[in-house]
Amino acid sequence: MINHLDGGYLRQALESDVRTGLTAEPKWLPPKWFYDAAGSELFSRITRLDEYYPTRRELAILRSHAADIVRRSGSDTLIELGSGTSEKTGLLLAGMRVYMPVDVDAVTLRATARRLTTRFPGLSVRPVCADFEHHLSLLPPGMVAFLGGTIGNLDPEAREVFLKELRSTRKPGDAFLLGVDLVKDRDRLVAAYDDGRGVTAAFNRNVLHVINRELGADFVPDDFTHVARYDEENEWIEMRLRASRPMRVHVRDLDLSVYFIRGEEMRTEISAKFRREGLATELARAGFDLDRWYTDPDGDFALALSVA
Ligand code: AVJ
Repeated sequence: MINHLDGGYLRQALESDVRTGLTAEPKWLPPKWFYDAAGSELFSRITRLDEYYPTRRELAILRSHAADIVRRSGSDTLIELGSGTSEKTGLLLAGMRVYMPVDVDAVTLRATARRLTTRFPGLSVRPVCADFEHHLSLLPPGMVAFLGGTIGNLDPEAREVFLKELRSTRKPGDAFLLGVDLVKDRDRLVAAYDDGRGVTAAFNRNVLHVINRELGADFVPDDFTHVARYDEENEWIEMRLRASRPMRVHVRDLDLSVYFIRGEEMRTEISAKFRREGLATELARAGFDLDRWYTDPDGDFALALSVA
């Protein structure tokens, strides 16, 4: 496995993100740090909740259109950014010769590589441990897939940078498959991020457990309430953690003390929702032509196939 995250890279990034976010006004934390083993497990539970439709919808789209997507891509190499457990990817792998899953989590990558090698004996699986926001330049030619709607975690400026950087690594004609959640009824959006069982709330608080463990902080996660809001103007979901009492939090490894007033809200994630026109414009600005737009019958989610 190729690993670009050696030498304390992740640790450095966590330290810098936490310092930046906790000293900002208002405070915020990047969603990247939800995904330790416990957070990945919680996210996997989220994908099975009734309220959380994106994963099921994307899977349905892939079931109907994977063959068409692979044929149109004209490629025998699939590079998947933020591959996670690669659950949905199997549908795109029939007929592929090379699969390169790219993820920050080395443990999941290794397990995935082993599983897929057994399932697709003719496939060469080449896992790369990297941060898709920072290590794009090393990607080989082939179709790039970025599924699940994860691009929605980037704000519009970060998205523009990401898309342009990705485009700069592509040759004309290379395919790019992007999964995006679509704008819809507010109540369904909010429910998807505030489920009745509190799984998303636990997922949200998990970032505090991660910071406690990795940086020796003393957050009391249970003293933060989960908040999910839909911002109509920006068309994105915001997850926040609201301090239910005034508190002082000390982050030992950063030698940093931060104070929360009662009711203070800290943003932990944005999850942008898209429309076809808007996404086509963003893609075009980065140098990608939107070629095919696949949605589920209810129009909840889309896979955008574009060409460099
Ligand atoms: C994994 C980023 C696609 O934004 O819907 C799920 C993460 N956050 N519930 C999303 C998430 C809260 C998810 N992505």
